[in-house]
Amino acid sequence: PQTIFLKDYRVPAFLVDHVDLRFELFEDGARVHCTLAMRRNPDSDSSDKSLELDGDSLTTLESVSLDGNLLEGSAYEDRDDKLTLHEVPDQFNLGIVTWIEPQNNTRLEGLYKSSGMFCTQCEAEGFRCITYFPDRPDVMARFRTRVEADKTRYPILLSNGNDVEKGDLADGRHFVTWEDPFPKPCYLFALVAGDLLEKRDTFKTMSGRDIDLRMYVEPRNAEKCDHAMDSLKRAMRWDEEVYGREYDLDIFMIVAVDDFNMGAMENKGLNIFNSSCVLASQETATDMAFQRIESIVAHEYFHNWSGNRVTCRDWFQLSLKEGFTVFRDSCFSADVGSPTVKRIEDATMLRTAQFAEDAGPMAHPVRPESYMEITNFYTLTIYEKGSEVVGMIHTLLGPDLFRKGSDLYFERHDGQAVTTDDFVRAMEDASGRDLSQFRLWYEQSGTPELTVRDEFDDSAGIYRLTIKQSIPDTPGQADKKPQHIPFAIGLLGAEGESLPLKLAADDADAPTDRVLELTDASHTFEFHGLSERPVPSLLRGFSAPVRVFYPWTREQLTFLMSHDSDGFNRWDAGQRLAVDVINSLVSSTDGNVDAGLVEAYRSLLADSSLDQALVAKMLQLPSEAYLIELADQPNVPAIHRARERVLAHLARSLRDELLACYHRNTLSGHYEVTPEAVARRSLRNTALAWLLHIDDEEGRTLATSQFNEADNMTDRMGALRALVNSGYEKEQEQALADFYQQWKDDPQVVEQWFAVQSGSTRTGGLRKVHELMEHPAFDWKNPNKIRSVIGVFAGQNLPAFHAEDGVGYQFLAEQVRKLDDSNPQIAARLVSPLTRWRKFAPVHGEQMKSALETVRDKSGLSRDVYEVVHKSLA
Ligand code: BAL
Ligand code: ZN
Repeated sequence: PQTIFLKDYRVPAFLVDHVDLRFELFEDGARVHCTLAMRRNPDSDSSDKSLELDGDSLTTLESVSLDGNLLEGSAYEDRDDKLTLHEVPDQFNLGIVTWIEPQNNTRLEGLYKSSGMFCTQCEAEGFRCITYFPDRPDVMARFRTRVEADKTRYPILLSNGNDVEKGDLADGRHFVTWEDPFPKPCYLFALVAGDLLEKRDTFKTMSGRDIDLRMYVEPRNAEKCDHAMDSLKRAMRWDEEVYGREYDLDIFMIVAVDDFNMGAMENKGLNIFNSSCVLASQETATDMAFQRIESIVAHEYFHNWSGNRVTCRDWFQLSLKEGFTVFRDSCFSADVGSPTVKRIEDATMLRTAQFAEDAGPMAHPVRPESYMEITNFYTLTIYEKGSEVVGMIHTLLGPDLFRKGSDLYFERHDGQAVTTDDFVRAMEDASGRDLSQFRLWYEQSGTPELTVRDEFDDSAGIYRLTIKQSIPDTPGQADKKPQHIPFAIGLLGAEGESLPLKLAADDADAPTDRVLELTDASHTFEFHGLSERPVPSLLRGFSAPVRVFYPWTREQLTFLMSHDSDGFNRWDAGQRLAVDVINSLVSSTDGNVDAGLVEAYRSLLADSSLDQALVAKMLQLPSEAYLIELADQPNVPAIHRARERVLAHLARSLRDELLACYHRNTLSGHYEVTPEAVARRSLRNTALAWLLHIDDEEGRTLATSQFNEADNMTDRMGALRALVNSGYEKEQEQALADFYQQWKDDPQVVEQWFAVQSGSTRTGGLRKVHELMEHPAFDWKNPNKIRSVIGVFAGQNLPAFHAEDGVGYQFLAEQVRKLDDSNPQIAARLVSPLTRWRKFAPVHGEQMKSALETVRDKSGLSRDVYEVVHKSLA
């Protein structure tokens, strides 16, 4: 496959002003009539008379016409992925008719069928699977779309914009025509046809316009729409209040689809969602799912401005819309929930998974320089690190100047396809700040490492903090330059009080929080007026996506855990302490679990005056994935055993406190997803999980009755998970059977049932995974099922995946080979755990490498998997 480089970007030679589409949908295929009003781009210096359009997997090209005249075959060349017209005028109408087979489209890119309905996914390059087109985001056009289909099977016909015409046709067919007044790139095109139930609501915008909100779902999901609809209205209001952005069309539609590669898609006016990211009821979705749905609904809605009105010039700029939009949805979730908890969740994801990506063979900058297959670049780096980069601009500018910057960005670039550099320039122009060094965050890959050392000058009362930064080499990048890093800190006195941070002796109004700006390889800061050596609180609020190394003692960490005024750092101190304790047991099987850790957890459990949402997070031990990420040449089974020992010791030592916590947090009254209620359910379920971890009899009774009596999925799943991870086989089998029996007709719940088994380190070995794949509910065509069984096994059941004999690796390789034929996008994602083979101890690493080679040697490997595997083995 060919590599595409940012440096080769050229403006398009031709532009499309208008696209007229007519879809004739049938059971054995679809005919697509496409008419493009095209003209030569005045900004292009190309004088080439020929025109090249992209295509992919189009079954038949039926005809090509120019200005209404059918062209002879000699006037164009039709290859697999390109249609070339040898000579075109400067302005013309191009007519193309193609025949495609959505019913056989298992890649789920372009137009395909899911549970009997037609739907589309065009980002990044799916539109070319529908018709020949200049499929690149900087070609923006107005679309008019007529959809024709059988009226009984497909009573609902949708596309982008407003419906302008509808009517009946011969043979029981009908049509609806949609017109989208806003120019858009073709990746935002969408079409849906199906027998769907419509849920309606309205929203009054800040200027007083009434927007029609519509959700379309399969009739069996009628009761699962309220949460998404409420989330949408909250997001619409929030974007008006925080960014001054108002919705622009008259209708906003959301459709739920079961077979979907991504989580959701922000098509203009017609968002399409993976069912698991939009449908929820208290009986079927956990608190976590409720929160995830709220943030994804908001994310897709926010794209209407950050993505649709202002889009990307080319796919190297993907983070322009994704990083900014993730930042926007994170702030939204923080505002409607608990800001500290949201920050903890974001940082956990980043430190566990994005840092791993940044240290692996697929490491790439937030603005990559090259790719083979763009769908491989919908990554944590583009999304989550991209969001952190925008967040750092927010920190450096402050909220008011940041808002001025975003206003300028939207005003300056409305209707345009632009670059990350345009975004940064708007921020600079609005604030007067120079962000030239800051731009390195977009250009350099790898996670910066900060080494912090301190000394206290007793006689002068000066505390010196020296911070050195370096960035590890990554594929294609060595000898990196220092980056501009906002480093938020505080200092604590002996009683836990926040000390003023005086950068000069006469600094009278020194604050107790400061953002230090690091720009050089090394900086020393002096803090004056201190009577004793303080305890530093570093990188408060995780102010930059970096690793911090400082020689914390366990005493300092315990102290920060109970005194730091920064909630994030309190949590972080607890994590660092737990990591230290677990790691000390990885190599020594007879060491004791530090009594300090037990006491720290005891006080957390006992103190109900603390923010319970934070306590719920603090009680979660660092995950195995995070411990592995922190280790060099990790021995996964040993890490697993050490973590299990600590958990068992904590559970035994704190049994009474856990039972008290369980009972104290039993809620009465109706189910609500408020931060307080979520925290209480989380605490209660953590207590239950810990008790079952040591096979506590009272815990067993509580778990079975909670499982049977729960009125919501969080508690039912909490009890099921605890049982599945316990030694109580009889209860566990009974609960799993009952659960399936009750929910077998609900795919979103069955996915959870698969995942809880596949992810269990007690029961979910490879044999169990094979068994689940034989289950009638498992479906190779459904990405969610693949993720919930195979993805969860390889990504979460780490001791089983990294089993000594390497069978876990070979298993994954086989599944990737198989899936590559039907859905390369998902196959390329699934292979990812194998790509880090160099990190693992020699034997495991070699086994992983050999599994990757098995994938590499498959004939007819897709471009998607080829890129990941070859880069990993390079
Ligand atoms: N644009 C792809 C899905 C999303 O990030 O919203
Ligand atoms: Zn997005």
